[in-house]
Amino acid sequence: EFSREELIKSVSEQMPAMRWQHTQGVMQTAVKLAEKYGADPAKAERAAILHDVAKYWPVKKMEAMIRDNGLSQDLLLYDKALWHAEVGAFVAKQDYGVEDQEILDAIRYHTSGRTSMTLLDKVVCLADYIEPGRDFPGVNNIRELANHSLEEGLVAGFDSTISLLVSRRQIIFPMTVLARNDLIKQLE
Ligand code: DGI
Ligand code: FE
Ligand code: FE
Ligand code: FE
Repeated sequence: EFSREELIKSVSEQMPAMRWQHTQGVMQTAVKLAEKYGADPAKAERAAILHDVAKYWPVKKMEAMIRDNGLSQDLLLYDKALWHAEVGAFVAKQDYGVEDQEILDAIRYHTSGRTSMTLLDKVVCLADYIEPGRDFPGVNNIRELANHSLEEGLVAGFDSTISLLVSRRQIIFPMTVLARNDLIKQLE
């Protein structure tokens, strides 16, 4: 298994400077959220370092990896923007020796979300929405909600993504809708 420093070196070399800056923001934010909400900060940071490792892979390479390694075939029917999360979790295990299922799941579900998200899933997914470099309509509201509740923050995050997809008449991955519904139920 890679040390923290080895992971940082290898992952940072695989992406443009802007994306590495985003990743560093997710690392810091994930550690803070983990400390606040009682998740393991070291695991949160490891998942954050790796969460976008496959973001710049060629689409064909991601497609082949999902097809040939028994990953979620369903994803191939939806937006390519979802694929790097599934591929990233596979790469984390195969190439970086990550065995911890909680970390692998947090990477895998960081984009789509899922029902019954674990504490670590929530921390990494929300950190990805609100890291300091993010700038999209509503991000400050999500940051504010994140100070009080992981679930409230995530519902607002998924709502913003779903609204964006609807406004563009894009297909929505059903698991994102299920994730959002499940979080609302958790808040009732
Ligand atoms: O990789 P990042 O840019 O840091 O962020 P991300 O992993 O959350 O990627 C999200 C992109 O995926 C975002 O721009 C919206 C797009 N997307 C397309 N279809 C869906 C989707 N995101 C979700 N959650 N659900 C979808 O159905
Ligand atoms: Fe991502
Ligand atoms: Fe990201
Ligand atoms: Fe407040």
